[in-house]
Amino acid sequence: MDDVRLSKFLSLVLRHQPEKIGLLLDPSGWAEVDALIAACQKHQIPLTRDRLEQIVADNDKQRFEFDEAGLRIRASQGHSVPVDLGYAREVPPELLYHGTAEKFISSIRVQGLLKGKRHHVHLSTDPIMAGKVGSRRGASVILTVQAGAMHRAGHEFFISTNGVWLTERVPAEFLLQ
Ligand code: HQG
Repeated sequence: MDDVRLSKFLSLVLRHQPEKIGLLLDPSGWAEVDALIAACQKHQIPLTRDRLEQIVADNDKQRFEFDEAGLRIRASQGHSVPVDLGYAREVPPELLYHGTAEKFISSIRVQGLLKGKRHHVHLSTDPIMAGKVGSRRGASVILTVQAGAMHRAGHEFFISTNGVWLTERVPAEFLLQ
C-alpha cells in the first residue's frame, strides 16, 4: 500500500469510521498510537510506528497530529464522528475562501454554506487552496466569505492545528461572489 492510500485510510478511520478496524477515539478525537498500529496490522494494513511518523510528517495538508508525548494521534479536522477537538474561538481574517463545485452554486446562493456531515464548514485563507478543494468534484468555483463581518455579527470561528478555518455555517448574505 503506497503512502497516499495509507494516508487516506488513516483519514477514514481517524475521521469517519474508527469501528472499521475496531479502533476507539476518545472524546477529543485521539486514538492510542499502539492501538492504531495493532488494529491496522490485524486488518492486513501494513502500518508501523516509523511509517506512521513519516506519513504524518510528509502529509501535504498536515492532516494528522501526535500529542506531546507522541502516544496518541488524531486528525486535526474533517471528522464526521462526534468528537470535540477543543479549539478556542479565534478572530478570523476579513476574507476567507471556500472552493465548491459549480453544480452546488444555485443551492448555496439560497441556503448559504452548510456543514453537511462534517462538524463545520471549512474555509481557507488561500483562494488557490480553496480552488483545489472545490476541484475534487469537477468544475469548481471559489467563493469569498466575509468572515470579518460574520464575526462582528456574532458567528464563531475556530482554526484547526493545520490551519483550516472552521465555522458552523455561512449565511448567503456573507458570500461575496
Ligand atoms: C457543499 C478536504 C449544496 C460544499 C478539504 C462542499 C476540506 C453545499 C460539499 C475538507 C451547500 C461538502 C472539507 C449547500 C455546502 N448546497 N452544496 N447549501 N453548502 N455545500 O467534503 O469543504 O483533503 O464535506 O461546498 O481540504 O469540500 O479531506 O466539504 O463542496 O478542508 O483533508 O457541500 O476536506 O480536506 O463537502 O471539504 P465536504 P469540503 P481533506
